[in-house]
Amino acid sequence: MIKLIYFDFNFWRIDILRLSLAHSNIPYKFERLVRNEWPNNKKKFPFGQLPVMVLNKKVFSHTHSLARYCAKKAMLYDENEIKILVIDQVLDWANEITNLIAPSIRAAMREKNFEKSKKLRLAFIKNDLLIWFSYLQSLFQKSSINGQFFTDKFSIADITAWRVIYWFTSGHLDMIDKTFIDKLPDLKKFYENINNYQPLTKLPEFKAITKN
Ligand SMILES: N[C@@H](CCC(=O)N[C@@H](CS)C(=O)NCC(=O)O)C(=O)O
Repeated sequence: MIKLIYFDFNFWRIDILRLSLAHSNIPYKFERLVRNEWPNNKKKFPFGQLPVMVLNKKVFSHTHSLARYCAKKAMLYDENEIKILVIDQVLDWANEITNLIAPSIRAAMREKNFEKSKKLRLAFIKNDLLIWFSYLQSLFQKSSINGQFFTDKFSIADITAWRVIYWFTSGHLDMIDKTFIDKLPDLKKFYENINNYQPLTKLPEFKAITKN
């Protein structure tokens, strides 16, 4: 059986794997590691990072690789190579925007340097926030014919885009005014559609992510 390991908080990197497997009723085990105990555990993992997936006692890393594996199992990837390129770009976009906001998160969480974090967050908002979400909207506009899903068929691209938009509009990120999404009406509409897409919203995993 597939086993997933992540920290004791929800984050898109693990949530997209869980949502994909759950969507297609693929059983998996899930283990959470307490964040405070991470320094003692980090060296046990092949790239010193989470999430990882364990299959037959072998440990695999990196969100995009794991996402592709889980999505294929869940029939939420694609056979068409152009559609695969669209899905992969959404996964890479999620990594990129995460890497752009990460320094401001790290400054607060690890370094406890809140002044530095504030400066970095303001720079991210000024230079990256809207631009990177507008890149995602453009990809959606170019790729989606039905205006509902990135590849016109529900896939891990939709789960990933939804999960990252949820993160940025949930009000949990300091100084990010969640109404920024109003400036991107097609992306907002996509997000609202997925927020009401019953095969996803009925899942306990979805409910747990969105409960606060
Ligand atoms: N390249 C990795 C990045 C994963 C990553 O940055 N994980 C973070 C948590 S979201 C982590 O493990 N941080 C702890 C550390 O780096 O020590 C991936 O694609 O999954």
